[in-house]
Amino acid sequence: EKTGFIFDLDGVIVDTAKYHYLAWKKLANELGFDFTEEQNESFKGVSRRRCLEILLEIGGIEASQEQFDRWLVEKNEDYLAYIAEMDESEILADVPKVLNYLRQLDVPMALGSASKNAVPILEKVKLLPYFKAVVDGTRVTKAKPDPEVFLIAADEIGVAPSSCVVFEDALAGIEAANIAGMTSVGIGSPEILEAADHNFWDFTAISTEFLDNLIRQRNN
Ligand code: G16
Ligand code: MG
Repeated sequence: EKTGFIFDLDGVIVDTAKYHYLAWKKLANELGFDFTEEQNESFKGVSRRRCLEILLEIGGIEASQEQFDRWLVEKNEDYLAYIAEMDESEILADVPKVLNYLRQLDVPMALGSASKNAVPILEKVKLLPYFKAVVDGTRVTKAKPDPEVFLIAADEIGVAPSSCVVFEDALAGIEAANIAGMTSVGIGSPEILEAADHNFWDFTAISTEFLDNLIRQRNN
């Protein structure tokens, strides 16, 4: 059985988590309250709609359906303004090294993201051709920690879930990978991501030996 690799987008391949944060913070400030980076942790890997629900809970704000939808659009427009300026320089350190290494080994790769903006972002940073499948927020009905996004990705690259490795920066994403029976690799704080099978602060700490071992282990 061959091994497949599934990558989250925001916070793993590109540092768009900071743009999501800035856009949510701006909305919170407009509504008269603050929104901290610590609070933003629970927004990682979570759908836009769910993020706004949590934000309004934090601010103690009730909204009509129309107002809620207007704020969703406003946040996304602010976010898209940041995205419009993106280029390859915003790919996180050593991500191309890992993607190129795996591609050269002919390992199938998929993207598994909650974002509805995943394809335009991958196009902007010129990484779209690396992925055999892109499963994003336009295609899933159940949000992480539900494993749906990763299970569809595994299916589309033709690899059994138990032979897939997932790279994730969000606790909800690590949980989704674990529920799917995949090997989970946390990217970021080991305290936040303690449920992960492996943990690295970023891709600069990931060696080709580590990747080789994952491929070998999953092949047994
Ligand atoms: C990302 C982010 C989340 C964001 C979600 C939806 O997920 O981590 O913070 O709320 O996508 O993004 P959008 O508003 O672009 O549809 P992931 O799974 O790529 O980390
Ligand atoms: Mg993420």
